[in-house]
Amino acid sequence: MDAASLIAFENEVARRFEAKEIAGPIHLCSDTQAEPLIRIFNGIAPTDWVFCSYRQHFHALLHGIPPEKVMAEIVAGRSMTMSFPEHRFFSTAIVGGQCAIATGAAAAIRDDAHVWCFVGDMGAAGGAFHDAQAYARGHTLPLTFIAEDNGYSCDTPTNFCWSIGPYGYEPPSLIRRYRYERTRSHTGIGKHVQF
Ligand SMILES: Cc1ncc(C[n+]2csc(CCOP(=O)(O)OP(=O)(O)O)c2C)c(N)n1
Ligand SMILES: [Mg+2]
Repeated sequence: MDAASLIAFENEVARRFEAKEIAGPIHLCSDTQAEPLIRIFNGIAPTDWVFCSYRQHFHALLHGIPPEKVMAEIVAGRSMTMSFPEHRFFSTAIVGGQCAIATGAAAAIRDDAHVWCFVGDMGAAGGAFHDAQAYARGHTLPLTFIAEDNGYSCDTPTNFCWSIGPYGYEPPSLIRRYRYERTRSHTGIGKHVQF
């Protein structure tokens, strides 16, 4: 799926949210995530395992899940936790919760599949991430963490939380990170109640 199609999908989710057709919270991907994620998913095989946060509509589409299946989950109110075991795709609403599960999956793999664990920049500053990356590194697991760094934890600058300078926090042993400027509100569509 190309960037324009990803962005159009997310615009349609926003439209349906505003029309009250979506029975739950949504966390939209920013337009600026499309190109970096396309590049990253070019290196991810359909048989690889993908673990995500709640901000994962682009990831699901790029892992080959049909758009109508992704939209159906969103409309049903399961945007934050949509999982498709048949596509080896899982997500969670618990910040950092995907890290230990991805690590367990990587430890259990017996074929040549790889595990990819996407985690927000605040998630990548937390204890769950640190435990998981230390274990994965120590056991040389087939697991790559990707920090999705928009500089914010909800609407608080992540570095402010840790009292450090812009992009000053460097999670240990991160294999990859991409940075992007947000073009969306943390949750919802930037109207009504926000946090
Ligand atoms: C364990 C846990 N603590 C707190 C929250 C509340 N919470 C939801 S999103 C969020 C910020 C996460 O920021 P980041 O990891 O950078 O991801 P982003 O939303 O920026 O993509 C927090 C603290 C949560 N969902 N889970
Ligand atoms: Mg963030």
